[in-house]
Amino acid sequence: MTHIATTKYIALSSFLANAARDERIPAGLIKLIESVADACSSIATAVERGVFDGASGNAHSENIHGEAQKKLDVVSNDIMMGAVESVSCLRGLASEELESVQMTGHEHSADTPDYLLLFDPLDGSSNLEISGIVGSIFSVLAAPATDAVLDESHFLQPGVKQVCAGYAIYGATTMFVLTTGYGVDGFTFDGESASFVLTHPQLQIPENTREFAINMSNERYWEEPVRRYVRECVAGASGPRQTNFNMRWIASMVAEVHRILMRGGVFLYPRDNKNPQLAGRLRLTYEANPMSFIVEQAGGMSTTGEMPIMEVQPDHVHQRVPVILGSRLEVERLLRYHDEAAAA
Ligand code: AFP
Repeated sequence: MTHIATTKYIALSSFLANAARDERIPAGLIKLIESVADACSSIATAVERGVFDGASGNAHSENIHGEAQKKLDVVSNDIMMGAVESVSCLRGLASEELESVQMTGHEHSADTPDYLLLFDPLDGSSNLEISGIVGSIFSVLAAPATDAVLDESHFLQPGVKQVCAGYAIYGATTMFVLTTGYGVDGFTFDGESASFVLTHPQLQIPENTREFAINMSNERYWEEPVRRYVRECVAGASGPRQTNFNMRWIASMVAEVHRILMRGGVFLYPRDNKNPQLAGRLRLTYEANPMSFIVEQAGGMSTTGEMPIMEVQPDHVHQRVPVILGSRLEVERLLRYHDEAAAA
């Protein structure tokens, strides 16, 4: 077996130090990003070892959304919290697995900016029992520069305010994908050096695609603009698009977004009338916002169908939102179909 020397790749720690020197990220953020990346490599190990460590299967508990928690959801949440709690610039955190936001107890320092971390520690966990792809998603917001006690209201910032976002994917390889608003960079975990190294610099999503991802079993619940879009894709070369499309569905947003970053595509979890009281399935603050930041930084686009996802003002930290994101020309087409339906 031939090994390619990983020394030719820049390590995440050096990448962050360079970015801070070039003022592409505040120096204070480095420790937080490194701690999140450390947590992700530990979560990758926990996922891999789940069956041996007695961590596979259900936790026999539910999260705030009423969804059955897997043991690894709980383990991953504990790993992430344990890794970041001591980071002095972190004032508070919110997680899919925690009912309420939690404060770290760190006081505001006049010298460095403070941050809030929002995360889904293990996205796509229904894939665990089939050894399918799972991941972690995170978003960083600036905390107000105040000595006052913070609460949930400080987390309720639209996605355009994010200072950093990323995800880790636990698949054939473990990758850490990051944006601080200067494009999107992908790092692969190198087991030999036990570190993430830059393998996919400045990722760009092709503006065109012939691949879409949607849970087709929900078709009867969709609104007409989404039905029209998918109908036209499925009609292929003999339909109005005059070209054949391909469809993928992995049931893990991390895996779908990663595929789109690598080769283009469009991902939809749109508004539907399955549960009319819910705006959508995916969570705004720790799923849709960070993924939208990444997709837009890579040249793609994201929308609810009515407005840019990152302009939605959150009402609460676990809020849901309709999601359409990916290759720019397809998202623009979907927006046009929504506009035409609204004008009819
Ligand atoms: P789980 O983490 O509960 O498996 O949910 C994953 C997810 O939130 C998102 O990552 C997928 O895109 C979506 O749900 C899959 O939903 P379906 O169950 O409708 O396929």
